[in-house]
Amino acid sequence: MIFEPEHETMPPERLRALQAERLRDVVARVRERVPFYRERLAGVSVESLEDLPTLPFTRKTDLRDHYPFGLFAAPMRDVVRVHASSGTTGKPTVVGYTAADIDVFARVNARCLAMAGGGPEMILHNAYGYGLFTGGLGLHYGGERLGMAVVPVSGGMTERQVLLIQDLRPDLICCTPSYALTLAQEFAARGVPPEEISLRFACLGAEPWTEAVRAEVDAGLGIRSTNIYGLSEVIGPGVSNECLEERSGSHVNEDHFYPEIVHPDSGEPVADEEEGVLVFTTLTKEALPLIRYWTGDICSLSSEPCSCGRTLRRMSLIKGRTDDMLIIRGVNIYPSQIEEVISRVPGLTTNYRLVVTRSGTLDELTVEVEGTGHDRELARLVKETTGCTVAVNVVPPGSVPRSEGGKLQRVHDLRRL
Ligand code: DLL
Repeated sequence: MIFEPEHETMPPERLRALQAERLRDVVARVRERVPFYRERLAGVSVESLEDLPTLPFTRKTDLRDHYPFGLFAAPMRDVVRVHASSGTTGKPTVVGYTAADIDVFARVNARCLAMAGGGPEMILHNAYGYGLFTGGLGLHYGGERLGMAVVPVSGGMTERQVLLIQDLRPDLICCTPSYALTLAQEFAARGVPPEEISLRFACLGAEPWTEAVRAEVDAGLGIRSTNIYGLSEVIGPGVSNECLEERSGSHVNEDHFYPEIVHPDSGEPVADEEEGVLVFTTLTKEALPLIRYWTGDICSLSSEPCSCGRTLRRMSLIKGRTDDMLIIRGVNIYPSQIEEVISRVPGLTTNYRLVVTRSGTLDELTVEVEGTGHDRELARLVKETTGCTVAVNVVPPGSVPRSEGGKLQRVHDLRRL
């Protein structure tokens, strides 16, 4: 089902016109209300979408420099919620919502759940963390808006999650892909076959994942999972989701969040289907509108028509972030590249972590992966695909730390200790 067909299937020309009108409004709003933008955007004229690439980027450091509320474009009496995401260094990034923002937050998440297969007659098991993290409350409000019965389990306590899934018999689960794997393994350990698990759909995101993990989760839980993407700065979850029909690229709710892909070094726009850094301009947010926010996430955009009927453009799975990219002796590697290679070696599993150490001045990367044999084959394939020499340590089942509900940290960087 399509939750808001009048927006999600709007003819592209009309959508562009709506976006241009909203862009002019948001630029006027930040100029009037946010000193940072008044200065940043002094003297530039924004009439159409074509003017967007001439504007400067907003970066996470700008939010940090104006911590906590300095970029807010609404007075505190209009702010009804704040969330925060943990920064890699020190202070969190604080984001705010007006009542109208919360309404958009609920609607875009209802759209995503519908894209994932959800509907009003269903039960939603929501295992994203509740609290400052946007995942729990974002999908909670989205589920309610769609008319689903939401079970607000939050993350962690796997035994209880399994019990609730068995007893309440939900249709759809929301959690990180790594936690979906943890749950699938827990069911398997208890001898519960996938056909006895009530779940049929899953909305998985908040961290990068691959088709290999999808295949494992889908088989283990007996579901069809889709990818949900979002970030706190832009709204939280609900920025984009794959449709169940194609599961090939996530439809961006671009009547609210305008996407661009730019070259990571030059910042220049790149062509459709080409990889680069994803940048968003929020078109309707009131409390924290952001102009050309540099997400750091690497992906591509596609305008190909989709069989589901939505006209919203699609973004590919996230390949990595400009800043979780590992540089090992000069070679750039994303964890997802190694995950893809692991999935091609028989006997190895997707339970792995990357341990980075330094001996003398040289960085060394060890792939620690559960499974049997085949360590030389993996090292050879990693070398072949990335050009980087790595050590491989095949370890017995259960030795690699599992997701306990939140985002899984795949990279264990001992150089920083
Ligand atoms: O992770 C919001 C969210 C919650 C998305 C629940 C989906 C589901 P942050 O904590 O601010 O917000 O982290 C945002 O997480 O810039 C990406 O690097 C990464 N990320 C989020 N979704 C995906 C995804 C939430 N589907 C950062 N694939 C983003 C890959 C993702 N990476």
